[in-house]
Amino acid sequence: MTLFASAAPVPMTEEQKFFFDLRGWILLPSLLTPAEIEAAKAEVYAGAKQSYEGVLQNLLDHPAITGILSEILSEDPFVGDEYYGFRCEGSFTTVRPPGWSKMQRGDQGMPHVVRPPQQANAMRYQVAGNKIFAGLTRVVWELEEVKAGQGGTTFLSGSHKTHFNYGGPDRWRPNIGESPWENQMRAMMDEYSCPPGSVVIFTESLVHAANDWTNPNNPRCAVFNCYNSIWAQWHLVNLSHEKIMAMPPKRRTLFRGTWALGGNGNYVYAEDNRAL
Ligand SMILES: O=C(O)CCC(=O)C(=O)O
Ligand SMILES: [Fe+2]
Repeated sequence: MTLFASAAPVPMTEEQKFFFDLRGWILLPSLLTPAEIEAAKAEVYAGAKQSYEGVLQNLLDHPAITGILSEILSEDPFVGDEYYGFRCEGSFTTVRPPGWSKMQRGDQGMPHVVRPPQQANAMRYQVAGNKIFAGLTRVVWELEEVKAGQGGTTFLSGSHKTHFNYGGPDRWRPNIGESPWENQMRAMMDEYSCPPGSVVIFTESLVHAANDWTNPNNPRCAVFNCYNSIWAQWHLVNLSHEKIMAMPPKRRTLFRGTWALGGNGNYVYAEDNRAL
């Protein structure tokens, strides 16, 4: 059985660019076949904590997302057939049975961002020269059905471009806690419904939150993968050379070092060219 397409990257469409820029997130429904969903779910339910191994590693560079990630995290001269123009710098899985409470999370479901708005930094969302650069970008694979209002990730659409801070006491705080408008912001957060095998892509500059899983019919079973520019890094990756070498060569380049100039350029993964 062949699991997961390894076709050429699917280019980001004008429609996807428009809505990603407008809202800060897009939903790509039903990317995986039923067999692919079952295989991926089986590994997560068996305890896989990340998507670096097994069939789950095919999610890292599924062709339905690599075209989009090249568009929003790279530039044409840095995108090639043998290497990716962006990096993967984090992965975790989550299983949330019916009744799972967001209070189990360290942030207790507080709507948050990578950095607060309107402050220049390497992780921020920007558009210049008719081109999106999405800083830190999250790709969420939903392996079970998600019903709006029953526990998917929620988003304050447009907040990735806001020019003013959230009104709280600390302009550096990367969440909306203690804002006088906290309840209003929570009330207007957007939800999605999707079948299993769908993907949500969002910029971490967008206010977003984890929620109680109240869907009685199935758990949430999701894989959260995080991507960045080959010139910038937010997370420690903590992935061993051995695990990376078990991947196909092009996939390994997702884990190469974070730099651009020198030698013959930064195109090839090696043990001494590994993001730490
Ligand atoms: O668990 C969730 O629904 C939200 C996860 C989250 O905050 C993130 O991916 O950055
Ligand atoms: Fe988050």
